[in-house]
Amino acid sequence: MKTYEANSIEKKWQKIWDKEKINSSSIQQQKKFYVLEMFPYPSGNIHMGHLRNYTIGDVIARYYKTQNYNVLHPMGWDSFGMPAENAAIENNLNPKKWTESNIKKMKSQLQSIGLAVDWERELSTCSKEYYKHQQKIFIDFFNNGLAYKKDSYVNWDPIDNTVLANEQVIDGKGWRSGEIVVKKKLSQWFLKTTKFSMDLLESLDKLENWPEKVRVMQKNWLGFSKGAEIDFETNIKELKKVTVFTTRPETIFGAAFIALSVEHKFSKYFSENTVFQKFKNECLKYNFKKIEDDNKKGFNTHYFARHPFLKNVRLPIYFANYVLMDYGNGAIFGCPAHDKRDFDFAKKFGIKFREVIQAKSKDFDELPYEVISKNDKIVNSLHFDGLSPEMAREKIIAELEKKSQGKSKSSFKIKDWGVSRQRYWGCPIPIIYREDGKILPVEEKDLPITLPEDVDFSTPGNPLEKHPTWKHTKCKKTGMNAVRETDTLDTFFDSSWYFLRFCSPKSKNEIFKKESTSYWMPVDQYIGGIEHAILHLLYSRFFSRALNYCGYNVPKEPFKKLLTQGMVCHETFKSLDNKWVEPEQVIKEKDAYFSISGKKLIKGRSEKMSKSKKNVVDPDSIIEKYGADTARLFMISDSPPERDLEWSISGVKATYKYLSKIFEHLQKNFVFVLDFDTKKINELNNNELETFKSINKTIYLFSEDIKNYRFNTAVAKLRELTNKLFKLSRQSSLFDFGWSIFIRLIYIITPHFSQELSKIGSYNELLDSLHWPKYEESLLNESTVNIVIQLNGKKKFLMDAPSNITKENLLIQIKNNSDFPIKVDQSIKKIIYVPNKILNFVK
Ligand code: ANZ
Repeated sequence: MKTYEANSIEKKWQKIWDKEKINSSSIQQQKKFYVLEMFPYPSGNIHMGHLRNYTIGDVIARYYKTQNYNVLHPMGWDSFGMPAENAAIENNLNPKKWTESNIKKMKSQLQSIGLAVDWERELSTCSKEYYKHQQKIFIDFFNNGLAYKKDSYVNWDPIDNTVLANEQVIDGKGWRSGEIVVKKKLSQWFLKTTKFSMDLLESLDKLENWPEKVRVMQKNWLGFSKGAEIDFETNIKELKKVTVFTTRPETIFGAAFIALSVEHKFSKYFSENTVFQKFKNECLKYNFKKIEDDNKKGFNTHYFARHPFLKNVRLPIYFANYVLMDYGNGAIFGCPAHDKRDFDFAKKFGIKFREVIQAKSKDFDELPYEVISKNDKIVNSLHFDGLSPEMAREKIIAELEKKSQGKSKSSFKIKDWGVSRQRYWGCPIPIIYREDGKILPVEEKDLPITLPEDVDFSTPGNPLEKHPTWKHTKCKKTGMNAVRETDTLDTFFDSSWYFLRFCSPKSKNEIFKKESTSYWMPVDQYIGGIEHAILHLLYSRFFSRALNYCGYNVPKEPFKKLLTQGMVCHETFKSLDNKWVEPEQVIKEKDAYFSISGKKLIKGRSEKMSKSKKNVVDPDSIIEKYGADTARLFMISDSPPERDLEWSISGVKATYKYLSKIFEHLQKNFVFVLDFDTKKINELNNNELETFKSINKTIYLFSEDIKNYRFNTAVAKLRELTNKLFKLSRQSSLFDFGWSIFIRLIYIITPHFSQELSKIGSYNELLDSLHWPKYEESLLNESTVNIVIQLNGKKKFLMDAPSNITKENLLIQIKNNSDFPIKVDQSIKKIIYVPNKILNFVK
């Protein structure tokens, strides 16, 4: 018997597919399907997360191909970024060489999974063929006012020594380094994301095929608030009024103080005040963490503002650490009775306040009362007393407008995207600074501005800045001296348009070929991690709008359907001295766990595979031992794609055993056939007829599940079918057809395995060119019933049978069912049958 040597079989087919270029697609007048998985950073090795993501995409791509779609399934490399630079600094390696050798290695690993990827379209963001076009995009943005430079306080990551965008600061820490981010003033390039805030928000509703969770996250990030701007007169000579932004104008009579951001323009009158300067520096250093926590800090200016309705009420003006400059106007009125932050602040500074909203329910008599309901009542607010908060809000805004002291205003939390990075390994920003102070884009014909390769990483700082010659240039028009921008672009810029470039990756002069982008875009199915819900996905949506604004013909929404796949998790173990231990090094004895050297271990939770927790499994070793198809099938069948997947070696082994059993079963006399002669249906016995119907039904159910991405239940249906097929004798006229259908269905998950078996069955074509098997609609409707099998009235088994099956036929089925748990012999005294429901054996 020939054993299933998965790995060598797979290598053989990969070579053939590669030669035949079966996976490439070109524009045809045909239905199209563009499936894309987020492209990887070439760190050097693929991990299980990649394997899962790319397998999901591959199953979808192969499925659509068999449905006669023209499928685009490309792959590329997000290849600029910090790790290459760190490798250069730490190990004295060349970032380009390091990246290129990683790409080579990872490409061969991806190929070993058998992905139906069109490698002809491969792109790499660090290649000048790619970033030449990116520089052109930057210039287009610059010329259209979508890229601009300004001095600003930026998020500075002290470990990575670079600026981060707001989106890249998570809980006050750098998204990559995990270090607390500090504020620093620098001159930076920004993209005008805010120009499209409203459109980005409103269009979220139309993204029906995106997970709700992602849409909510984007919505919160955009942070739209409706409210008002209110002017407060002050007794400050230099600053006649302070304009605040509020989302709660109905609480104006509860105003107890005014609080300004330390960056508010009024702060410049305190530039000589050392106490204030110390306070300001402190606030700027840790601005992020503070807004929600209790540690409210303030500086009393001893100036006052006048309440717009109560002329005798003077509100003290403070600077406060929880007021941000880049939201609203950097100034607020504090309303301690109805806002927790203001409440904490007032308590700390002994500021008196009063309640202006009375909660309807007595349960809410504790202050601050923040969550208002429409049945609440306004109090302590002159002629607005007794109104609902909603009504009061409208009337208060109207009166302020009349007095020219305020107006309705909405505000977004999202900020323009800072894209300057003080790093070497990124796309150079194509800008020069002329000696007369002019900032100019590089001329298009001089693109690309390439990175110099002779750079020195031995001292800290940006190597482009330190390079002896690179930055010095001349203005072509005037001959004046100029210096180049030495900042490079945030790598999220690179990944914000790569999906467009895949449509015409080889186009030399045009960024995108119009007919290609309009044929392929938008991406029909995008697949990636939820961690990109805000950063990458929002930037890409912005880019599509910005490119459109610059005259490129690209759709405003780049991704029609989004699937956020879950993570690959694995069990974790720790020693008693709190060190992680690899699961492979663990021995289980009864219910206790021990290391190889006999030390007691504690079993932890199952967690996302990560090096730090030592619970990583290397895909290469699995592919080598059990084959890519085993890994693919296990990944696909374990859990729904959007859920976390629990890696289990016993699951992998069971999958391998399943494939091996089929492989061995079909070694002798199997013939791969495409059809079943319907005339032969009449010759089938009862059992065979049921199997024939099951084959037909499986084609239908499996396709439905795949179409709806219920991959795990799809596989369960295939397993049910194989149970039935195994019971067919070699002599059955259904044998070849049944197994051939199975091979064709599972092909999209286990392509090498299916290809090999069809070859063993003397079929010499590539399965890639076969269309999906068809099912017979009329046979589907014949319903089946679940019959409960009992022994002495106790449930023992559930059996699938055609409805209205007779007792005799049911007993024949039972006889042929090797899994049947009850021994049907002389000990059975009586058999009671309730049609379609119960069969009870009585002993
Ligand atoms: C008065 C008030 C009364 C407020 C009240 C809230 C509750 P959201 O809803 O998140 O948009 N605010 C305005 N600008 C700010 C800034 N630059 N830094 C910190 N806080 C700022 O938040 C809007 C509310 O946050 C605004 O409404 C303002 O406080 C505060 F019972 O005004 B409110």
